[in-house]
Amino acid sequence: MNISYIGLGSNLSGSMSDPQHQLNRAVETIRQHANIHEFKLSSFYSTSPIGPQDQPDYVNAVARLKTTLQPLQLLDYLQEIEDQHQRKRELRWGARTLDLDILTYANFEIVSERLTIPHPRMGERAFVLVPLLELDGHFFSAQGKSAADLLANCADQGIVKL
Ligand code: A4P
Ligand code: MG
Repeated sequence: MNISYIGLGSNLSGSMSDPQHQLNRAVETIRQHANIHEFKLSSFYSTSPIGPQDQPDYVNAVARLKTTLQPLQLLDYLQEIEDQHQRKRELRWGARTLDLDILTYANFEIVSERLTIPHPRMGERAFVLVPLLELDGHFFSAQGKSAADLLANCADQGIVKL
């Protein structure tokens, strides 16, 4: 069984619901997998967009889970859920109904066409670090840096707990 942290984000309403509901529905689906256990979810946060600014604020959260799925199997499952939420992949860093990123998987370091773990930008993003610290106040990155120190080095990114 391996511990994985997942980043969740949404800043568009889909055909059925608003960003907060999209995340809630995604969480319900993730938890249903027979090989995903001990699922823990952070609070939801309203966050200003990083990247293109002409898009709505995001709702972000982080989840911690234990799984026997291998990293690519976990990615397949998360992408299946994104597709169920009519996720369109148009503009990099553009608005989206649902984004599910694997932040870490055990202490694996993977660089492949489909998957980079740890997520290369997680250490500079308050919308990841704030909810991550809520789940594990002593989280350390693969490079041995504490999430608290990384967050202290982030510019103010407009994060508000919902
Ligand atoms: N991929 C590679 N590594 C991973 C991983 N660790 N987890 C590949 C998930 N997928 C991974 O992803 C493109 C491809 O990345 C996938 O096909 C997968 O094989 P995508 O979700 O279609 O594209 P993306 O999310 O637009 O790209 P990217 O570069 O992952 O974006 P980021 O860095 O995640 O940024 N601002 C706020 N406030 N909140 C946000 O959540 N998110 C982004 C997206 C930008 N600004 C934001 C937020
Ligand atoms: Mg993504």
